[in-house]
Amino acid sequence: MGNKGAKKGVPSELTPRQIAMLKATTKYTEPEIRQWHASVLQESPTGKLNKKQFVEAYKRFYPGAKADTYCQLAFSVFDANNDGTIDFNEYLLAVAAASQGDLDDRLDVAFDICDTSDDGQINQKELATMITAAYDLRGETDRKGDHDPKKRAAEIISRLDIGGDKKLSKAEFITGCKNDPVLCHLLAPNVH
Ligand SMILES: [Ca+2]
Ligand SMILES: [Ca+2]
Ligand SMILES: [Ca+2]
Repeated sequence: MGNKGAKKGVPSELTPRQIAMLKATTKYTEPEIRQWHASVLQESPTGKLNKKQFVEAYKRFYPGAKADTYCQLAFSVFDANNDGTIDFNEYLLAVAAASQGDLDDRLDVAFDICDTSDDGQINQKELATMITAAYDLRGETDRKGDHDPKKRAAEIISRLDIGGDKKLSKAEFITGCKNDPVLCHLLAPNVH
């Protein structure tokens, strides 16, 4: 009893060891890591973000974006140890994977964000939610006709689903996105 390390407040200072680890696993320089850290501390003095704080921190970097839906989806992927908060290491590693990795890595993250049920498959409902999130991020308000997220999800799945189970596996998703730059940009909003 009373010995739960996880309950202790996390020191808000970056340790030299943490900086060395983050430099080794991302392409960020030490000043960049400190800058990201400062931005997280603005939201939370403990350096840990709950879902609401995560959305606010994200918006700070992408002002003007309607990021709520995307952040809701991304939160569970970024919270790698599933404790309901995103600590700075989880945050920076996820940001790095989404923005610095090669195309396969970034599409891998996009797939995980999209696969909210975590069963390794994207179904039409999951894809429609992701498309809605992508529209929000891009400020696209037209949701009618061909832009209807449900219709669009159905169309994309029928095109990319090679196996014929009406769902997209990670391989089908990554191959499909790579062959279609427009789709790639839509479904992996961090991929430029
Ligand atoms: Ca966590
Ligand atoms: Ca799924
Ligand atoms: Ca399939």
